[in-house]
Amino acid sequence: METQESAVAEAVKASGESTLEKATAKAKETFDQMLNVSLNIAVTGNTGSGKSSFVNALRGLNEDDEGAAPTGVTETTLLEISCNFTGNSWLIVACTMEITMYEHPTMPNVKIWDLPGIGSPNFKADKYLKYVKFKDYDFFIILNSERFTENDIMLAKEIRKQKKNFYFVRAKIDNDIRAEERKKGFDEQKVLSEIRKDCQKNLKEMGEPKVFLISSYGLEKYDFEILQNTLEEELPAHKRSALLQAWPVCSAASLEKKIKLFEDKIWAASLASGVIAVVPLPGLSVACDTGIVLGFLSRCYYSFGLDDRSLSRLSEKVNKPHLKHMAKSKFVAAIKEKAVTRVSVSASLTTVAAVEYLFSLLPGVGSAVAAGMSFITTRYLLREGLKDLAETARNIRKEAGLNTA
Ligand SMILES: Nc1nc2c(ncn2[C@@H]2O[C@H](COP(=O)(O)OP(=O)(O)OP(=O)(O)O)[C@@H](O)[C@H]2O)c(=O)[nH]1
Ligand SMILES: [Mg+2]
Repeated sequence: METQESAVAEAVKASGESTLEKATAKAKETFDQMLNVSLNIAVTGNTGSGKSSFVNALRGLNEDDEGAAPTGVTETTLLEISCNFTGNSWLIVACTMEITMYEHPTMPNVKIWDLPGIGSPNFKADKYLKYVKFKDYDFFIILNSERFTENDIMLAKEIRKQKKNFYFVRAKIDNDIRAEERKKGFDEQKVLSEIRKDCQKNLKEMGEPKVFLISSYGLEKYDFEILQNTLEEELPAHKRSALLQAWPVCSAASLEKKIKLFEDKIWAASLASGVIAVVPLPGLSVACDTGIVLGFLSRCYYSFGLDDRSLSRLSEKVNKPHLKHMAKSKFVAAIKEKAVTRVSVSASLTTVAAVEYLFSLLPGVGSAVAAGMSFITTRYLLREGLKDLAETARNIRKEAGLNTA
């Protein structure tokens, strides 16, 4: 039978460190980073290209949800009026700009910035980037619902000059498909390939970069998943974890990646929760940082899309109302009740009670306070909790008729 010592030794090995002390420090750092590392995504493009709708889709919100970015006709504020003397007349350039920051609804460390496009070609790309504080963003999404313009190219060149990454996204593909569907001999792949070629031709001077075709109303279709994979490949490892947690579940593979991400972090959460005392300490609040246990499982819950809002959105989309009530496993029910929306690492009295409750769900463990917490039981709780949430998420996708792994 596995002993406390051998379980701890396994976690130390997973940390890649040589001592328990170093492994615990690394675990705390890894866990803190997993929950709190910042990720700033800038979305820019012409007026009406679909930026706000894309921002909402990334945040898993419908346009009429509370806190969603307003879409359709919106007002903008006046940034500056500059006057240039051009030959024999004054040219007045008015630039309207509103930068809006939207936090991810359950991950405040992930922020999506809705930026207006350059607008007038007289507003230079370098000035634009300075104004929007380009250094604050991890990467830029340059969105267009038609052909990419000179402004888009100018901006991309300047972003490249500033050594930041950008991605060209051609939005509202569902509109194009719908328009073509009516024609005789319609072939979806052919239409997509033509749009892609047309965009790339348009961007020839950028070296024909990848163009991602998406619909904000159907993230599981077209290139949204390819965009996710590309971003993951190009982001540094710690930022990748934030992206993966926040990115909406758009396929069976994307759900499996999320599950794996959390599985790979169990060693860190178990060590960081501070329950490595060989002789279990009496009293949960002393022996365990309950915020870590609850924080970990809450993150899984939201990241897998098991919260009410995500399920309601999914059930509306596939027109299966019963999906809303499918997240009923014992862990989902417990976390739904106890989860903190804005996951923080700090422990509180209420989370002590919550974790105590979660422990009572484990067969053979019973009350954590009565049994005394140990590294093994904490790791067991995290593993069982994750397994339960993952299985529920898989079943819901299956029931929704979406592809399975
Ligand atoms: N069919 C379809 N319509 C979309 C999509 N994305 C946006 N729209 C529609 O396009 C219109 C403009 O979308 P917004 O998201 O407001 O565009 P925006 O770029 O934020 O516009 P401004 O803030 O005015 O610059 C709205 O009526 C949206 O409903 C999409 O993927 N598919
Ligand atoms: Mg907008």
